[in-house]
Amino acid sequence: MGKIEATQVSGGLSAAGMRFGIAVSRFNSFITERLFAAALDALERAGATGKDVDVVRLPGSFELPLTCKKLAQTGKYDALIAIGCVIRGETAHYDYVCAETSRGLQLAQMDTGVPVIFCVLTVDTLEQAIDRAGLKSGNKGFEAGLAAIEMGRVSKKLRSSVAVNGASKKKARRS
Ligand code: INI
Repeated sequence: MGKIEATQVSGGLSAAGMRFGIAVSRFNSFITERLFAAALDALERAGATGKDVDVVRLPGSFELPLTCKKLAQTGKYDALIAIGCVIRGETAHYDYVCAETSRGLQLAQMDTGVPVIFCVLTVDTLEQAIDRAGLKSGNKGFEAGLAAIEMGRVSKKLRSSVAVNGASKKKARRS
């Protein structure tokens, strides 16, 4: 084992004082509303209140990236959650929706610096979706809620540690 004590940065799981935006796709709403309810439950249990959470509903997963980018650009939110469910059909439509949704959501968080949690189920069957929305495999919405809190906290810490390092570097250069 090395002797270096590395500086650790990690985010706690208290949502108190944080603001969240949630974008929910109406397509496959039987699933997405269950993911949404579980995400809200996670935020609420961690200390968030109604005034801390805004919800936007939109037609399908393909619309999630633009919605999240616009939400992020308001500067109001510590983290966002994108909720959707894409179920494979007989054509290549599924592949286009999955690829553009995931790529667009990654771009939204990279362009704005606001964490966007990917809570989009990409499954072959309705049964697989049900399993991930509260049955056999837990609820991915709850996991997304926790991830939003953690990433919101980590982002805040990284912002302030960059500011501190920046300030001390300037000071060092002057002296
Ligand atoms: N949108 C989904 O969120 N899930 C799907 O399974 C889906 N399928 O299969 O078509 C889907 N399509 C709609 C798409 O996201 C857009 O809303 C639509 O193409 C309009 O831009």
